[in-house]
Amino acid sequence: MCMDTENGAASPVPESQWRRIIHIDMDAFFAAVEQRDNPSLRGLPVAVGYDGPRGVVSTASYEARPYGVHSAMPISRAKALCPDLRIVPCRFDAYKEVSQQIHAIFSRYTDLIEPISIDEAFLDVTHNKTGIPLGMDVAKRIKEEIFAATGLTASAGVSYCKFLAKIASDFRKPNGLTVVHPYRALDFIAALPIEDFWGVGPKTAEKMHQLGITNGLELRSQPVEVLLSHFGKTGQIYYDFARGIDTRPVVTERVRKSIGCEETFLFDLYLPHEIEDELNALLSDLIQRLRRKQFAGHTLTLKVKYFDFSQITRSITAAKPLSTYDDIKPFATELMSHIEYSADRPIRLLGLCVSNPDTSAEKDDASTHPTLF
Ligand code: TTP
Ligand code: MG
Repeated sequence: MCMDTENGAASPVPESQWRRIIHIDMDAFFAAVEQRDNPSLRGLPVAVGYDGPRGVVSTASYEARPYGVHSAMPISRAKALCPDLRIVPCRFDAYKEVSQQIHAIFSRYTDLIEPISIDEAFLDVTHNKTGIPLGMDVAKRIKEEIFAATGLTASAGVSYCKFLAKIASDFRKPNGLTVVHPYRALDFIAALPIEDFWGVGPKTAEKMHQLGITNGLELRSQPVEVLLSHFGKTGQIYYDFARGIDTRPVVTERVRKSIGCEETFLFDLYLPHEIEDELNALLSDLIQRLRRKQFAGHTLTLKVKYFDFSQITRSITAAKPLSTYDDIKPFATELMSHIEYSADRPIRLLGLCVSNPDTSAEKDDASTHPTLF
């Protein structure tokens, strides 16, 4: 831990290494655009998504959230939870336009912009174009400019590292602005529920709870060996995050790490020839995408979602990078052969993804046989 202190509080990194990082995330993005463009939806619970038997919620307005409606939930379930829910179809062009507008605003402040998704980005404003010294003031200005240009609110988090900026942007949503100063970071992390840590999903959270870790302070008390033994390499990341250490830079060009596609079927499938046909169709789609993006990776992952929304993934890692039909077909078939299904347990969705473009790990392995895990 660094010795820079203020009123006895220590900063996790020396002052010379403090960066000013902003994480911006639009509030209830798709739903907010719909409410903006259709005033009769304002103030009402709104879900964006396809209103059909297979539809899923892309997002829900803040009025719908207290009912428990959230992203990725089947529309039918959302309607059951909130009978007055207004469901509107996606209009991607409208969302894309706003996304471009907010990026144009970001670039007035810095060129160090890392887009994370259509409504979310990291900005490094340590040396920004306006010369405004405080990250908080830059974030305020950006939020104001976004609202003036789009009529929509964004939430912002400001800190010296990405991990804390990201958590901070979520802290007072919607229309929030939260700053985590380096001297406050360790206290802030200590009080943070483990579920709020970046990269901790429901399964990891459950595992953490089993280890008696429910917040940042308890995470910090764990020796690195314990975290490594339970979470593999990610254990080191949790260990560092608990201490406020995250040196990852804001990177403008994201290196593509995977390409994949998936298909939800109109009817759940259990007949082998139907599943084979769908797998082939998915494979053709994947090959086209790989070709278009000139991408190859060592790992092929098959995702299977069953009728009851339970989901499994199976991966295979090959010594040779996978990019062509001939490369991938045998592995896709191999992965599928391990999947169980039946009329009682039909399949709702299949997905295929190629990842792991970094060759070094596999080269060290020098394995000519694919490993299934
Ligand atoms: P998010 O930023 O995760 O969610 P949000 O902007 O709707 O709400 P919040 O205020 O909590 O940030 O995602 C941005 C958009 O991406 C969201 O409006 C719709 C889309 N999306 C999906 O289509 N499916 C998903 O499962 C998620 C999480 C998001
Ligand atoms: Mg958002």
